[in-house]
Amino acid sequence: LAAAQGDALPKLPVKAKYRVCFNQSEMDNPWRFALTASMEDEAKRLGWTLIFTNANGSAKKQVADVRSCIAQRVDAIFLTPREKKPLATVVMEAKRAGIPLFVIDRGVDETVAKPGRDFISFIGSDFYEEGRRAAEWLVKTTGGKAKVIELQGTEGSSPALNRQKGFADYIRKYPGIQVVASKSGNFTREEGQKVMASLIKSHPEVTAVYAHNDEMAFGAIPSLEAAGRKPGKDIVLVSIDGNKEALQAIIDGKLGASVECNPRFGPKAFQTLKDYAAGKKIPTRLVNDDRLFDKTNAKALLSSAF
Ligand code: GZL
Repeated sequence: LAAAQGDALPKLPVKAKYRVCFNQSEMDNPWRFALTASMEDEAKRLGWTLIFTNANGSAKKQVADVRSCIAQRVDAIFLTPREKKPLATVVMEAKRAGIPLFVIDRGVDETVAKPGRDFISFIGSDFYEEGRRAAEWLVKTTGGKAKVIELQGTEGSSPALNRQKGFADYIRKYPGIQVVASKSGNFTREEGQKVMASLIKSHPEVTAVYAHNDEMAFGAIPSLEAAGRKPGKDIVLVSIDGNKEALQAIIDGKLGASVECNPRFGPKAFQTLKDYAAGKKIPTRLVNDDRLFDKTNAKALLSSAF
């Protein structure tokens, strides 16, 4: 590991067409489908070969998937690490194998694998800022008074860790906002529904829901309604991603706001590879600009949502 940390980043020759790997974490929600479609569409447009692997929600399998890409001696690897820690070692293995690797979407444990030293760059959203913006919106909307149930994303994933921290740090200044329960719904609708069904029983006093993604918010809504609550009327919901269904739910009044987390990485990811091959200096972090969708802009932006 120490040896690998000392070496320079793997080089990448300028070529008309590349053979790259995209190691996806799972294919279990519209956000994942949109990311994969964006990578596949851009590869097709460029005439590159894209080897796609799906870890089906297992960090262990994702490690094996990256290793298989290293063994296939691809030109470069695009990895969205399902969880921060388990994927750090294999990022170092790619470097030792002389294969440039780009971390996209989710982050990796940077105390082990550093951008600019061990992998080329992190390309993705600022999850801490997303959490902070969700909190800022909730404070404004509730006048700084709410009892919140938080539905966390996948445990150990950088979006879940940073969305929780961004939200918690912001509400520290507002003692009237209290998180009464915080539990992982693993970014899925099904688990969001189950977790909300149990939390709403133990916390009937709740007046707001902060979901780390739209899918869990859509799981929570039927559980809240089954408990006699009226989402958008006697309980306010804020989530993250900004998918089509979320914008429609904002227009319908059931969802209060969703912070955008743009899944369309293809063009930026592949352009960054081309820039790197051309010898351009690549920033260690390329952060997406995310908007906040609420009732002031959801209608206008619905058609462009994923
Ligand atoms: C965020 C991404 C998250 C989405 C979820 O960049 O990793 O994973 O917010 C998805 O919808 O499952």
